[in-house]
Amino acid sequence: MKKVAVIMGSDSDLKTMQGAVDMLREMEIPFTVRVISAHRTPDMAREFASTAEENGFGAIICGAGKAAHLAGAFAANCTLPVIGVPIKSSTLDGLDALLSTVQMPAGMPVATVAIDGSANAALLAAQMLALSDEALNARLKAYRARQTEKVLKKDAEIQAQFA
Ligand code: RP5
Repeated sequence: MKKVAVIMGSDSDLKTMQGAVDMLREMEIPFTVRVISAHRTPDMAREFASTAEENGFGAIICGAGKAAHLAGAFAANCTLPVIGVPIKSSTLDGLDALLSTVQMPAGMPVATVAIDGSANAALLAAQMLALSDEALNARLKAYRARQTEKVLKKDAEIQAQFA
């Protein structure tokens, strides 16, 4: 099974990126977690991205805050799908990271999720890998069914409360 790389620009991003790690665990997807910075360790970013495919990765999740160029730097150095998580780590409440991550030029896509939306990044990666993995596809469908059940339960509780 292909692995997913969870990359963050700083260890201070871990509290946000933990959501991706938890979701990958829930989906039983093998993963690697690394701190690699587009600005502070640019050579390492290039090396990881350019060898990711041959190292067995199927998707890369990049979380970064402030002038968040991490996802773009990875996208520039591989053709694997790169999912960007803009992180709220600045006085601009993550809007800086959102714009830095989402506004990629034509030809170099980064699939960008919501500010701090790391769990959705993991789910997107799971959906990509599930295209060629039936067991993972079944786990995704089961996850959706559990989610639906939770909402139906809450709806019933709210209805009872206001009956
Ligand atoms: C970004 O700057 C990182 O992704 C992090 O969100 C932010 C702050 O990094 P630290 O100064 O806490 O290492 O590059």
